[in-house]
Amino acid sequence: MMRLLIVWFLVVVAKVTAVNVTYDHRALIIDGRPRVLVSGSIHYPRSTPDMWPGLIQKSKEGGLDVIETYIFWNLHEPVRNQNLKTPIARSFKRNEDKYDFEGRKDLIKFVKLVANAGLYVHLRIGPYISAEWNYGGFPLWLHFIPGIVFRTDNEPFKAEMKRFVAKIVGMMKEENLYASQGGPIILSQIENEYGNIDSPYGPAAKSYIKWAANMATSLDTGVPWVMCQQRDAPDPIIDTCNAFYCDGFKPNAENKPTMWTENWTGWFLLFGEAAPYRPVEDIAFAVTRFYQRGGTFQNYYMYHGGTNFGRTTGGPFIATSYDYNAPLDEYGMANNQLVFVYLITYGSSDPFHTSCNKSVYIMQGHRDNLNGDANVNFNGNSYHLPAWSVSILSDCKNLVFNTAKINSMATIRRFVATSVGHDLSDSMAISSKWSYVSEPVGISSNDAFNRPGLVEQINTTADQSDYLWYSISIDVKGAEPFLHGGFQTTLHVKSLGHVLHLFVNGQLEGSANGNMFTHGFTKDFSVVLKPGKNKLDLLSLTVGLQHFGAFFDKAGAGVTGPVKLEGLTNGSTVDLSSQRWTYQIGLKGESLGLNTGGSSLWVSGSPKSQPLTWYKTNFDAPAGDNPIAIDFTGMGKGEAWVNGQSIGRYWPSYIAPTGGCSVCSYKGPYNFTKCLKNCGKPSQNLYHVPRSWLKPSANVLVMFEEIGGDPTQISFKTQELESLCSQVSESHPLPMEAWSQDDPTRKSNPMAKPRVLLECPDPNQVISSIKFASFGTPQGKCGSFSHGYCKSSNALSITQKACIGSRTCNIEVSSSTFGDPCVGVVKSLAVEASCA
Ligand SMILES: *[C@@H]1O[C@H](CO)[C@@H](O)[C@H](O)[C@H]1NC(C)=O
Ligand SMILES: *[C@@H]1O[C@H](CO)[C@@H](O)[C@H](O)[C@H]1NC(C)=O
Ligand SMILES: *[C@@H]1O[C@H](CO)[C@@H](O)[C@H](O)[C@H]1NC(C)=O
Ligand SMILES: *[C@@H]1O[C@H](CO)[C@@H](O)[C@H](O)[C@H]1NC(C)=O
Ligand SMILES: *[C@@H]1O[C@H](CO)[C@@H](O)[C@H](O)[C@H]1NC(C)=O
Ligand SMILES: CC(=O)N[C@H]1CO[C@H](CO)[C@@H](O)[C@@H]1O
Repeated sequence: MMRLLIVWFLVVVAKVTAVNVTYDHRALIIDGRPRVLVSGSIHYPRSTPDMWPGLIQKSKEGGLDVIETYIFWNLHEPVRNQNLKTPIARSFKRNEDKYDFEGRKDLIKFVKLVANAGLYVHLRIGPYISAEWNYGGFPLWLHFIPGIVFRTDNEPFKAEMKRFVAKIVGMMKEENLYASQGGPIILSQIENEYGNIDSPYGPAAKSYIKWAANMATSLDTGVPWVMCQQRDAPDPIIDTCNAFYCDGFKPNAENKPTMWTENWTGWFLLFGEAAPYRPVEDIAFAVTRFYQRGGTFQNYYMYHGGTNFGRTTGGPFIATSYDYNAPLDEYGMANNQLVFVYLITYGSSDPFHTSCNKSVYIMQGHRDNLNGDANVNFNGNSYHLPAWSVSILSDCKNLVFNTAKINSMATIRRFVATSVGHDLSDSMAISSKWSYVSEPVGISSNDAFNRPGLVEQINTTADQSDYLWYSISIDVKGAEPFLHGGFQTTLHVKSLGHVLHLFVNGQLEGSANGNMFTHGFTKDFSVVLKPGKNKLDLLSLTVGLQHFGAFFDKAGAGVTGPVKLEGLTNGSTVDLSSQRWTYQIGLKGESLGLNTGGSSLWVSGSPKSQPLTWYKTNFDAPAGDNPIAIDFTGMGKGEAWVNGQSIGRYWPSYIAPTGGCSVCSYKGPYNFTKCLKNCGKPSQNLYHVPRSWLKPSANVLVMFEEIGGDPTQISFKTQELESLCSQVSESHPLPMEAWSQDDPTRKSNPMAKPRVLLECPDPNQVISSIKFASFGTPQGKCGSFSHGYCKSSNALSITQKACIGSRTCNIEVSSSTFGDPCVGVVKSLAVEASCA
């Protein structure tokens, strides 16, 4: 009886919690209610499972309703049971279909954690995902299926795409994860931004999209499907917008809601480039206008960007950090963009009516005249309205917020050097005890093979390694005068990319690389040859396979030629392109598994500036809980592993151009070259080491260095909170707490007096000092506040008294607290504090 009751109870619970998700022209409708939803992207493999609960919780606190993720096909199905053969060298010896959903790939766990936090999920299956991810998410074996053409009306491709999409949908159904089953998934996406690149595919593009839509809907998930950037998305698929601004966007049918599935809180970092960021005021402006004009779903891409561990970056040349200037930084810590989501949630409480008999009224500043700040009279009051901004009034009277004057709590976090290990008291170096193995130059493997002519790299390596050796010997007649200076012989090399290191007779002669937009390069290396036999070894490498564009899979890589010796004294040019070359896929160290630290080949010492060297050391985990990074300053280029797990490619020697970092105004249309930082500096010198990969001691760090570096210079850094700031104007009645339609406990009283709220993020810390406090007309931003022409004399002492020694403090921003230093002027309180 008891057992029966329990079973009955479970069945009823499952039925009761099933949720009906549909849509109309205004919004997604969840159980009969149209919903305004704020979404944010978190990609599960770009962090570690122990970080997921914190990321999800912080997203919820930031006001998100939905978490969006792509599905990463090439992580989940790295191998396939087919006797596939690359045209050049390898055949894939695979025994069984093998899916991988372990660890960082544990999609089900991720979706369940989001559900536990009470948030919804948007599952962007693709399976083409772009995402700055290797090969756009496609497994490399797909490339070797006879007759396949990606992303078009091609039977072999459609069969594989359908199989994988059905696999994912089936897994979700089995776990009851669709809303229709009582789970968190309210939306799924099929394909991805295909409309941006479909014209080269001709009429087949249209039939492919029809097929994809039918295939998806036939899987019967019970929740709507979307296609982004797809004007011809067939019914019932909703077409959605991805861009920096979507306020002009309308879907392709009257009965579909206006949804913004991606626009960009920042932009991704490239090796060799400065770091892009997007001013918060501009994001707030874009998002508010979108809701104002009828948008009801928008997704911050990214809410947490994270890290491209291993060799997962696309591009080529996407950096290992995928911070994306997102509200949660690469390490999962909140930065200063977080708070404005609250405000947006408030502002969008009733997006369907902005007339004055409703609670919200929206005013917009000049878009065209960027110097045209305005004073607007409305409903008997006057409002200052800066250009490129939007103001929201509650009750047609009270200014709730203006996107250009975001009242927010901001933090400054900084990486500080930390010493590890007891034997290093006077040094910040990771270790004084290194060992190394020299990687042989050129061919060292029994699997090496000969071919006439130059081979394409991806067809050859099948991306099993970044590295491919091209080796050849040439005979030089002894009498050549070019041996003795004065005469410059050059090796002319044309490569499809991405990076090349040239070795002549075992010595590194030079390197060359392309960039994300022109992957390939042509380079004339000066070479010095000797009489008799000379060995030329070209180490060609990929830095992430291309992830976007029509026919991106056909771009190719490697030294496809021509390769010529020029400037010989007898006046001739020797074209080596069609001669017989010897090839080796990957490094000897890779085949020996040196990345795990194993093998008996390690020799004590740490030779500096020696190319092609494996380095190893042991270290203790830095103390505390703060996020950890390795500062690779001093190294050249390579890949690093901690306890056998790849933390990614490192390349601190690649310096961003010096220009382009001038002051950037939030006013005017944003694009990814407008606002840059770190010009003239390494694009990336800090690399995330997840805490969960470390033991307290005896951790193993291995690096493979390609061009030469000094491992004794690298150091651990931990991320510390340097400052906590808040600035609130007395004219802003909205306190910091979130307001949400669904959770009345989060609702604040809009008429409450404005207050500055400070809280140390670490519950074990208290506010230890007030670095700055000013009530009046303070200027600047967190880290660089200064007093304005008007200031009260007691702001610092009042703030110190209210805050020091407590984790949280909360001060009313008004003349009744501080006195009135300038009657008739709207004043604000700015505070910068530190925690300890
Ligand atoms: C789901 O909602 C739609 C529209 O709100 C309604 O027409 C439909 O009958 C509902 N379906 C179920 C199974 O409740
Ligand atoms: C006020 O609200 C009602 C019902 O919500 C609506 O019909 C009317 O058009 C609104 N008035 C104005 C001026 O927008
Ligand atoms: C010129 O010299 C190179 C290098 O010694 C040799 O390979 C080539 O055959 C010579 N060409 C002629 C035309 O003699
Ligand atoms: C790879 O090999 C196939 C088959 O020979 C060929 O069609 C394709 O063009 C090659 N890819 C590249 C990028 O060269
Ligand atoms: C990006 O913005 C900058 C600054 O407004 C402008 O000079 C540049 O032309 C823009 N680039 C593109 C591609 O629109
Ligand atoms: C990749 C992409 O779709 N970028 C778009 C982002 O939005 C801007 C402005 O609308 C477009 O110009 C870009 O093409």
